[in-house]
Amino acid sequence: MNPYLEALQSKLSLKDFQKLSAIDNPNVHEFIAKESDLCHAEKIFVCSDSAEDVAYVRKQAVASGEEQAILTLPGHTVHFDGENDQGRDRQNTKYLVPKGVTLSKALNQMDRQEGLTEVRGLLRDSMMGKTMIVRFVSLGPATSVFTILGLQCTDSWYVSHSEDLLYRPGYEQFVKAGPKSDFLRVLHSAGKLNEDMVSVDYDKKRIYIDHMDNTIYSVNTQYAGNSVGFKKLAFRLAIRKASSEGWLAEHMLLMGVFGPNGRKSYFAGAFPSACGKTSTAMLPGETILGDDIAYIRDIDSAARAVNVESGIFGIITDVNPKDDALIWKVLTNPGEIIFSNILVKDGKPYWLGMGKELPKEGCNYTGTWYEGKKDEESNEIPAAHKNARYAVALKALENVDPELDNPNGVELSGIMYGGRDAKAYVPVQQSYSWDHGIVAYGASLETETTFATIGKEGVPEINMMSIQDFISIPMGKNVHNNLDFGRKLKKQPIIFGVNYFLKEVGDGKYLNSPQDKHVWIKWMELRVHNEVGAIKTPTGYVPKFEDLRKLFKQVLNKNYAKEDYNKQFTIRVPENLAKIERVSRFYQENVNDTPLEMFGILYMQRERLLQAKEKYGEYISPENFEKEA
Ligand code: SPV
Ligand code: MN
Repeated sequence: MNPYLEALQSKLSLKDFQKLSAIDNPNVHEFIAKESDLCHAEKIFVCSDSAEDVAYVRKQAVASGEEQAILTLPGHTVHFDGENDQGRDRQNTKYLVPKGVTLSKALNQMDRQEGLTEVRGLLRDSMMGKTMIVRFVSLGPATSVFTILGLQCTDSWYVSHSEDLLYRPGYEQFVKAGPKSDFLRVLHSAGKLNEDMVSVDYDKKRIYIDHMDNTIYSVNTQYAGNSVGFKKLAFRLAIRKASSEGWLAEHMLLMGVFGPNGRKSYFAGAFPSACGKTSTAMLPGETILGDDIAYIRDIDSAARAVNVESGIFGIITDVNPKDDALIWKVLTNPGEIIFSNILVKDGKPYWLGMGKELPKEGCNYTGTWYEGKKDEESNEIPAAHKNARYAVALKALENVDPELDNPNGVELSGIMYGGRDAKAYVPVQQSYSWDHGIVAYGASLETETTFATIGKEGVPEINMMSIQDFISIPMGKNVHNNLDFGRKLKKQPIIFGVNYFLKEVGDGKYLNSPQDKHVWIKWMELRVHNEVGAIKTPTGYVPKFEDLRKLFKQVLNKNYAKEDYNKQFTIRVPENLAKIERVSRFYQENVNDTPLEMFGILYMQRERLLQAKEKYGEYISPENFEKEA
């Protein structure tokens, strides 16, 4: 017996001891032994993913009080995070870098030794009197070229329960993998809890990423984006691994889109948080593979992708029967769902934008809530938090794609990038080439900040390929990796830029309704098969009115007006020039390894815009470009 297993014996039941002994990897035992010792866990529970163990986790989530079984529909529970723990915490999420190493200036980093001392100090004795739960997961389908194994130790039954809904089981794979297998490690403690089982030491919240040891530390937080290690924390380690191995780890949805005669084409789509990623992935009539994280590899010279996860931790705000029919059905029927930070009244869940009136009182993340309740700064507390969410397994959705667990993934026909851009980019456009798409739509992706992270809303900022919050390698290297990846492919996916948030010039009104995205997707599907034409503009190829008119009728049964088309697809020269200026300046000032091609491609885009301006003025209807062709 190795010394770590021996040290663990006293904290484990015989059954759990046997579960750990079956894993022939001393590194697994070492991590659990050292961290349970640091955290001073009273007991250790090892989850083997058996039906019995999984049911036990679910039961404990409620018995511990971290989740409440106060909702009427069977399988529904609710979890509340603290008032100061309602989103990912950018400020307190840091990379630990050894002396002499720096990531791009824009990334939050600190000295590794200092960080380790601090965070391990905060974790010391954090599990006194508590049980440490040990979880094994498989990121990506089991035993495939994509698979990354993960091990998390946590003292939160809620976190552990969430992992059952969101990830593929990994215990059996650890057993089979043998002593040399590599895996990533997460240590999490919710820290001190109050009587409502909510983390109280939010000023000591820390989320540190130690890529030298493939380890993530998270303490004094419960919000799943900070605590479910396999979500955005493991993602940061995966980006590094991908970079060194020549594949891509992306913040992307994966979906199947139907074309004529039942043809199905697969798309990936990168959107920052709260920019329509999940609702795109769930469009009715299409299929979903994933809504958040994808691994993409070059297999036989095609880009093939898998969903890293097997469930959805989705924003519930604005989910209503009209815009999100599929998930609405799931959320209003029996089945295993964890709601978080919603309003509960008489056993029913409520959230903002659900399309009906909310009760005037109930129970939410601030405890008993009533209309007009104020927080410490005298701001009115909403009925439910804007970042309220649901966790559910993908298999609960009726349109889950049959290829979800294909070990070879699905072949991508298209990739889209979309941010929250009120001013510049048209609703949908196709890039001239892989390089142009990566630079002009991916690396130049800008978005206005939202409620999904703590801090001010509505500030426009760069969100490179929608992974700004997660990027763990120098930013220029990431642009380079993306360019390189596509250049080597014989079958390149086509890159599109989308923008669901374009507003009327000088007026605050959105130019599109949320359903319109379905038309854009159908247009992209036709474009990847070369079945519709397009108009060449200075920023990319845009749809022709006639094609959209047909699609609006087919997909939404709407009459699409030429006037709307002209507004939506007008090329706005000043806004686009300003965007190029901001993007170039950001990379010049913050990123010292930007590939030179990037500036070249942006320069050319600027030139095209200036030339068009000379000919047609500042706001150019697509018709002008159509006539040129
Ligand atoms: C996001 O914010 O991008 C999410 C949810 O998908 S979180 O788990 O918070 O990252
Ligand atoms: Mn996300």
